[in-house]
Amino acid sequence: HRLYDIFVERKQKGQKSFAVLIDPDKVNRSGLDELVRLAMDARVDYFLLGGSLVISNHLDDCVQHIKAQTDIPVILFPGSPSQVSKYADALLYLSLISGRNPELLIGQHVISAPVVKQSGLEIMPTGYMVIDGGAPTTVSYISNAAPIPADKNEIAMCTAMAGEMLGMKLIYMDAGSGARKPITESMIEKVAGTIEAPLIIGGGITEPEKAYRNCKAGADVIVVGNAIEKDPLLIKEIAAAVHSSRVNA
Ligand code: 1GP
Repeated sequence: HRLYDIFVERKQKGQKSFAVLIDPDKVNRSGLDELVRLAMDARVDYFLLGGSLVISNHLDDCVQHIKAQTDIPVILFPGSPSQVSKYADALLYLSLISGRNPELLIGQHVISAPVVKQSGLEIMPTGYMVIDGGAPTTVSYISNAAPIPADKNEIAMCTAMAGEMLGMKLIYMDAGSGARKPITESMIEKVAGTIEAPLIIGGGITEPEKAYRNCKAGADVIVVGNAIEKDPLLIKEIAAAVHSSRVNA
């Protein structure tokens, strides 16, 4: 029943998942209602909630509003230690293993540990890897850490391997929100081939075909934010592409 078990089970079955990323700052109530409705129709697997900058203060409201309408699990994707809501189902406990900024590797975790623990949320230790998306993204700027160059598949592979051996249960490779260039399939393939942990891929994915190819290359979960903010109807197409890419394990 734990969400992580579902991640693992789906991976074992070769079943691919689609997560819609919602930035609480960018949606109002009616927009949120529409997203939830579209996501339910499209059988979206998860909502990810968060962003590098959460300016407003309504994370709790946003989570509760979603939870009141749907069983789709809500997973926090915090850009900072303050983005914790006990109303969510789980939290990606991110350590920025692609960077060399100690604050994002362990510092902020120490500061927020009591709050995170008290939240009672299911904690998912996640090796977070930012890959160069072709132009500076918010995450690359805010993290004050160099992203992995887009063509350095070996660096990505070794980083993911190290993260997994350190005990991280998920690997999330992110080209950054609104990335000009999403992560290449060859990098996904290389990383997926060397780890057992479920692999989450996001950043700059705007087309169902790219989501499909990423899944075929080894992604287990596809995350899309920006493109859906621009065109919510994409939810259906991307969900269909991701779900049709099931690999027979
Ligand atoms: C960003 O991976 C997510 O952290 C999603 O990126 O907004 O570009 O879809 P997009």
